Amino acid sequence: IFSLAAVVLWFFVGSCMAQQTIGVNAIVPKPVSAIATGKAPVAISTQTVIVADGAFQQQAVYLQELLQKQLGYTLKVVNSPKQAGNATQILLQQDPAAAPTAEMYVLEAAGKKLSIKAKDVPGVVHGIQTLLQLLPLQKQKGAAQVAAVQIKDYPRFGYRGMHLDVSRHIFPVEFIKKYIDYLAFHKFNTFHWHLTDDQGWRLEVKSYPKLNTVAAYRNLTLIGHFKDTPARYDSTRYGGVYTQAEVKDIIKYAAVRGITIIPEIDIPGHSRAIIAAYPEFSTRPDTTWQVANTWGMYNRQNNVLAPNPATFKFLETIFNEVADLFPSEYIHIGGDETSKMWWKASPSAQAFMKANGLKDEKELQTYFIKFVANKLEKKGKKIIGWHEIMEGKLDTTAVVMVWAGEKQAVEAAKKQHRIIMTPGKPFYFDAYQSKDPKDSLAIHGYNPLDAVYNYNPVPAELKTLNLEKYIWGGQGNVWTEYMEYPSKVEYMVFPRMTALSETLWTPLEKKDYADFKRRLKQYIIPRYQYWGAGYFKNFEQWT
Ligand code: TNX
Repeated sequence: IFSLAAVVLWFFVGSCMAQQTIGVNAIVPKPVSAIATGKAPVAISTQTVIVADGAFQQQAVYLQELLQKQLGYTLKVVNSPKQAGNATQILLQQDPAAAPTAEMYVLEAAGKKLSIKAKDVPGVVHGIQTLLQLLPLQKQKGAAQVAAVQIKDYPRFGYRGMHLDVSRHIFPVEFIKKYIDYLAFHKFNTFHWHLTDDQGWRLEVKSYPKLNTVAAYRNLTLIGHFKDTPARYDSTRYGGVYTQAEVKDIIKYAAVRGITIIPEIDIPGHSRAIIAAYPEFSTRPDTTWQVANTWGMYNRQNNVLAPNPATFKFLETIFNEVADLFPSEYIHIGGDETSKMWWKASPSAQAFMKANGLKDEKELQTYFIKFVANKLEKKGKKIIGWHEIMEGKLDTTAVVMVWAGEKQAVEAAKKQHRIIMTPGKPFYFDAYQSKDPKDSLAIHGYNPLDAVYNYNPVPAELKTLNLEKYIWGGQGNVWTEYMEYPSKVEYMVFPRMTALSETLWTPLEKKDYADFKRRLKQYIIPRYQYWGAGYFKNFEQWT
């Protein structure tokens, strides 16, 4: 009788414990290898101690904050296992032998120990995100159980980015930090910060102060049309810059979370805001230009820098200042959609081309790109540019960000450039997620969740040509013409950004859209709600 009771009790307790733990089938993006070992779960309680190697001290504090929010209690952080005594431990260990590649992590949980081993900060941060997903999302009265697991995980692509355009609309520093938190949760490693465009310059600079006071503001005479947010056509002055102190703070914030920030200063086109502040950098310095307040390519109005000594001095000075501010190895120099007509119509631009042996406007564009690339190289930086930068001959260290499609990717690979895939279809998250005519205003047609999930960033032709190694990774772009507020950004990026995270992280053969949607609904949507983030709710109806 007793042994029967014991068996019954064992089953009962066992099944309760099984219900309490979440397990490896919850994780997004799906890991390379994740096994439930069936050993005793780890009980995380107020008594649990976070132990961190010197290298991961800041991540220990980051984890402490995350657990404080999620579980409701503050764990002690120490820097050696000895100080933990016989308490249950969460160990953050620098261990290149266990996790030899850049972003790999190994997470093992059983009994009184949960360890995350990594070689470097991004790896340990990824392990932390996985841990969050193994824990309940509610504040706990008692201990929270983590199932006994063994996870070994690393990304499919080395570059996994999200972009945000803060020119068309500017967002508060708190939202930029929130956005970085969203990126970290999804195991992205790069935030591409689109800081300048025709409609506003957003980076405080010391060397050319009119960028802060003139280029940063526009009159809201025509802002576009919002169906769900109040339209503002009232000539208010709109804009601002992120101060250098704010930028430094944001860079630090991102670094703790394993995120590199790559700033973009978009030249020689998309430069209308610069020209409004300094007309002498344009082909028509005699004109009073204004910061753009409509959208589009701007052929009608001058947004192209002129090749003159003042402009080149400006470019050198500004990019030096940017290089000093941002620690990233890469600086994005834009290069997209440069309208050639202004150079064609300008006698001085034509004279410059002739004097420098440039046979057409494409070569002039390349001259600009190379000029900046050379200055940045002196600062130890390399460039990324939109795919138009490869119209002329460039150094192969330049990384090409492809916004069109496979054709441009093949061209870039043949020219031996590393490539970041960000094709409008399906990686532009400013496009519609539904065909509902009442959906919030967007552009570029229909770009639903399953298209993002099922897109393979390695074009078939590159495989055939055996050039797939040139694909460095991919990125979601968030152009904000029609995103006036943070809530609209969240609505446009969720859940597509979650799908993208799996597209860029998970081995191709492990991807499964139906299973992704199961995890999304069961575990990630509650996470959006926990964050208080807006998201597109009708994705099932439209995929
Ligand atoms: C094109 S693609 C742009 C942006 C716009 C976007 C709208 C590219 C590099 N430039 O200036 O905001 O389309 O989707």
